[in-house]
Amino acid sequence: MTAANADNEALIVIDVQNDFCPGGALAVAGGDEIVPLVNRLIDAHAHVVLTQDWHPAGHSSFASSHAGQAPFGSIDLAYGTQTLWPDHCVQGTRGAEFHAGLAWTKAELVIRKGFRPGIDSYSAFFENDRKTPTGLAGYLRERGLPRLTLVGLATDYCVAYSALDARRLGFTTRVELAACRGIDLGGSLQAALTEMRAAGVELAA
Ligand code: VGL
Ligand code: ZN
Repeated sequence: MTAANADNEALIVIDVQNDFCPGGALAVAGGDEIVPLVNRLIDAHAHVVLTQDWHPAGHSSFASSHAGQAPFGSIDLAYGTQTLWPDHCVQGTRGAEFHAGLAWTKAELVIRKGFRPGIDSYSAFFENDRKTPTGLAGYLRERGLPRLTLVGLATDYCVAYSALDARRLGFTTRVELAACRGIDLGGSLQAALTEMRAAGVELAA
C-alpha cells in the first residue's frame, strides 16, 4: 500500500505498548487485536506520530504509591481527581515497549508522556492538569499537519483525552474506532464516545 492520505494529515498512534495488551500490567481486552489494522493505517499515512506512556517507578498515578489505595480507585491530587492504576509502562521496562508486532519504524516523532512523577498525562497534548503542553500541538502546526486520525489504547482514556484536546486546539480530528480498544471503567467508554461526538470528533466505525 502506498501513502494514500493527504500530505497534511497525521496518524497519531496512542500507547500501543505491551502493558496495555493481554498479559500486560494494565491489559486492555483485545488490545493486541488492533495491531494489524494500525499497521495498515501506518502504511497508508505519509506522517505518523506515536505516543508512549512513560512513567518513572513510583509514579503518582500508581495505586502502589499511595498507602491504603488499590488499583482503579481514585484520589484527589492538586490538579483534580486521579484514577489510580496498577504499576504500568515504567521507563525502560518491557511493559513500556511498543507491541512487538507494531510497525513503528516509520514514525517521525515519539511523544513520551507521564514522565513527571507528580502528574499523569493521558492526552498526547497536555498533562492531566489540561494546561501543561507536551509540545505535540506545536510540532503538528509547524509541520503543517492540521488533520489528525487517532488510533490506539485506550479508547476511553488516552485516545479520548487526546481527541478532545485536538478538537479544543482546532485540529480536524477523527478516531478510527476499529483500531482502538477501551478499558471501560464505570461506564467510561460510553461517556467518552458521547463526549467525543459532542466535541466534533469524527468517530469512524
Ligand atoms: C492509559 C491509564 C493510564 C492509556 C495510560 O493509555 O489509556 N490509561 N495510563
Ligand atoms: Zn499511564
